Amino acid sequence: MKVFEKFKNFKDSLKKTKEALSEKVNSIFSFTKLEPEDLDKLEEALVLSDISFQTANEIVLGIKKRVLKTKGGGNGQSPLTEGVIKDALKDEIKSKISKDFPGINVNNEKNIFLIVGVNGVGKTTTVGKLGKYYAGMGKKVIIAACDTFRAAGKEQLEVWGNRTGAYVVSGKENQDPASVAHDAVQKLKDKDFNLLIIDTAGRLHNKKHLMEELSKIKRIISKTNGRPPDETFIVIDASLGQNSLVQVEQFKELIDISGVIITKLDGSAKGGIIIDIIHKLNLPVRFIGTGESPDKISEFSPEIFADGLF
Ligand SMILES: Nc1nc2c(ncn2[C@@H]2O[C@H](COP(=O)(O)OP(=O)(O)OP(=O)(O)O)[C@@H](O)[C@H]2O)c(=O)[nH]1
Ligand SMILES: [Mg+2]
Repeated sequence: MKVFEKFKNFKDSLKKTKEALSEKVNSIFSFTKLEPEDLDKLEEALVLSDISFQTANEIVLGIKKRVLKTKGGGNGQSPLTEGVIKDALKDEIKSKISKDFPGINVNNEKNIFLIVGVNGVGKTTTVGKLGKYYAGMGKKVIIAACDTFRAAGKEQLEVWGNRTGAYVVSGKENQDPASVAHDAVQKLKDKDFNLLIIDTAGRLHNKKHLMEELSKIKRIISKTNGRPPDETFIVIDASLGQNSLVQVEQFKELIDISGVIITKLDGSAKGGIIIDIIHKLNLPVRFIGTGESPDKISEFSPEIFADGLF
């Protein structure tokens, strides 16, 4: 797959966050000098795009250092232009989110992704999109409807199967989702498939029986396949901002999460949350949902993200 297709629609999906940030940043600076109150306002603008206070403060301190260096460096007279400030912001943000994570674990002959998260964040849509994305890379994909909680969960995934050509494994309403996971893993092993993506029902971390159900699904996958899922992705909704950070922390306490997928970035000005996920929770952001249709998904790139913000 060509590099530009890997990051399709990513930059456009940052439009709302960018507008909100740029507008505020532009209105703060006179761009000839950097007053302490300008830095306070900058911190506020970052917090309003849903970066946490702590991270926003670190970014602002970093900018202060860089800008002082710029003023003192070279001929010592470099003017403080809008470009200097924005470049400093981009560099500071990049340094927070560029970590040495390994690549997505999808290069074995057969791989399994488990998709989890709270209600309505976009899990099923993401499963469908990922199916299409990896089918486009030549993989034979199964998607499994382990949301047996509602009849609609299965039907919705079957629609995605028809749309994307992925093979769908589903169970009956209220069937034990772990048994659906078992059947799907067996299908992956026995037939000519490369990637199994498992959808699960939305759940809140404080619903003990639902979290136990998730642990059971993981156990059954491990037992049937001889190893745990290669990736367990939590899906979060960008428009929920800092609340999503709490969701990730809570799920992380109960099951291993290997990466984060952020949906609805197209409709949200709260893209700043991405910085905290990576910087504070030390988890890779793997994909971005950039709209509702099947191809509106992009891999995540720290460079495109930071460059696209201003
Ligand atoms: N704009 C936009 N909408 C999205 C995106 N991803 C999902 N949606 C919408 O979000 C809504 C919920 O999506 P679902 O995929 O059903 O969410 P879910 O997490 O599976 O929901 P439950 O199974 O009920 O927990 C749908 O209307 C989707 O079209 C995205 O990246 N951008
Ligand atoms: Mg769903």
